[in-house]
Amino acid sequence: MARANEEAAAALQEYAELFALTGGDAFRVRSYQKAAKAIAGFPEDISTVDVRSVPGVGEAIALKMEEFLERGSFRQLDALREKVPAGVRSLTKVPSLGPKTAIMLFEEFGIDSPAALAEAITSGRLDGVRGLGAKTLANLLKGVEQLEQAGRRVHIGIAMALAEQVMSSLSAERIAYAGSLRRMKDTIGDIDILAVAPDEIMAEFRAQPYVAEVIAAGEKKTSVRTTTGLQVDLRVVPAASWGAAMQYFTGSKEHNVTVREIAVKKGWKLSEYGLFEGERLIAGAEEEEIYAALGMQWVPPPLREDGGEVQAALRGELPELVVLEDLRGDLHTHTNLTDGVASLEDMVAAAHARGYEYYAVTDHAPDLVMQRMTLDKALEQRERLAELQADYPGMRLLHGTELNIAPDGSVDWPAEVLEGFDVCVASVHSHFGQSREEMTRRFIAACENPHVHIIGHPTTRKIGKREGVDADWDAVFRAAARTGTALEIDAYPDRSDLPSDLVRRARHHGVKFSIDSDSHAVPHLAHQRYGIGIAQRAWLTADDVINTWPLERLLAFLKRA
Ligand code: DGT
Ligand code: CA
Ligand code: CA
Ligand code: ZN
Repeated sequence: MARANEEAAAALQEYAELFALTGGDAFRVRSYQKAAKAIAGFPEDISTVDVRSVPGVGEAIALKMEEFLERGSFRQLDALREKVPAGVRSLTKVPSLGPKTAIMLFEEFGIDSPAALAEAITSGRLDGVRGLGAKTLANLLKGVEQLEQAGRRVHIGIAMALAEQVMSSLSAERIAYAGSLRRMKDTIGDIDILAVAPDEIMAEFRAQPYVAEVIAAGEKKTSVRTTTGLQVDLRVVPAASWGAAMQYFTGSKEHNVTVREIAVKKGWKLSEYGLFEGERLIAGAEEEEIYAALGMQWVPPPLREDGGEVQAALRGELPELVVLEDLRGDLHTHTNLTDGVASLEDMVAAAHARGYEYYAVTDHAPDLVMQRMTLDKALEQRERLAELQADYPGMRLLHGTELNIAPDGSVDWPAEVLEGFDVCVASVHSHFGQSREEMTRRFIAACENPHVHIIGHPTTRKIGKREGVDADWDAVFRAAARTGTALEIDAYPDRSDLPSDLVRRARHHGVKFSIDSDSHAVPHLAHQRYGIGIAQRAWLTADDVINTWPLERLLAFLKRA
């Protein structure tokens, strides 16, 4: 994605936040946010085209963006930045802390940062303040902790983009990422890159524009802090040790400990340089050779968490994991009819370009009031989709919707309306704070609805922003298995929801899954790779994932055959 688009979108998003903070009109706030998303998701670099060609960008926003492209800010943004103290702005980054409270805390208590807020709460200085009960204060404290946590780890989408940028910026004989990123964890602490390369690569690395600070510069290893805040470690390794180094630095530590014990039992030694018998190198250049020499199958990195994979690999019983190429379609995507930024035509064309055999459009349903959906709009979309079908003989277009699961487990439309949809995804979008019992009942009721095919982004967490809801997941999984309701693996990287540990648990109950991009723009369709990462970490095979199935089998599952 173009850097200019991202920066311009971030500025407009900041403007929307400041505008909201100063009591600006909610619909204008939304139009700014929507335009910011459209710019971020626009396939062309907006500094090279007329920004007015981005959907949702009218004249007023276009002028702001043009000024931004010229000088890195715009007049209205400067004015609001001046008006709203930085302290208030930093406070609103705390999850669940609204603008009114932020202003009050700043003006009456001089609290000007999340750290100052945490101090004020723990010292009891805010006890008894109107509107801030004990439960609210506890929540705010948790919010500050989450914010700090978020500063330390990032979601995989951010880390993957940076790792790919780093790798393409350097010249090397071999170069790859290892660590938690190669294991496809949903959050990444730092990026570990290995290279077989001449010594000059270190100087080349330090000189890159994405480097903000060099933390350590050695001959074999250089660590930098990048402009995104994320640390990158680059290690140069000998070609003969490439496989051993990849094995060592991919981890996890726990997996490595268990593998090393097997080497020790054979009287050998495994290090980042190779597998050795005394001084003799048994294997080192390729990872596969090392695992083979130890008498085990090569273990796919997402499984390397010491969760039984070593024992299974020794027995030759590793599962045949689902891979990206297995996906025949996407069952949860949006268009600009609701909060997506691309047209129905563009989304369908992009899905076709990915080689999909089927594709569902699932715009939001009316209970998500801000999206202003109506039955008429949905039916009109269904007609347009049916017309488009003629242009895509090889790809079945499915008309779906993303329903809202109400606090009592009911959904937006009555049965006779739901029957008209090919795919119903049902998701929780409100009332996140229900008790465990209420939330569990809510999900079970949604599963029991015969028209609900898939529970969307089940925990509703947003990495670094919102924790998942509390529910008795085993009870929910049992209900999903019993009713034939699939659970979604939402591949959008800040969601990554269900997380892999819950997916693995759900699988034991016999649950099926749908790996969906939850796209709101054309480039998001490619997020499916992260969903595959989650599925692999959970040991899923293609048979566990309904959107790897041939069309006929999928339609039977959806009861549309
Ligand atoms: P992260 O960065 O927190 O997301 O997680 P990782 O797994 O990337 O951890 P990191 O960056 O500290 O180290 C990368 C890999 O290198 C790790 O998974 C295993 C290996 N490794 C690093 N230090 C040690 C160590 O002291 N002992 C062992 N056995 N392995 C290590
Ligand atoms: Ca790492
Ligand atoms: Ca590291
Ligand atoms: Zn949703």
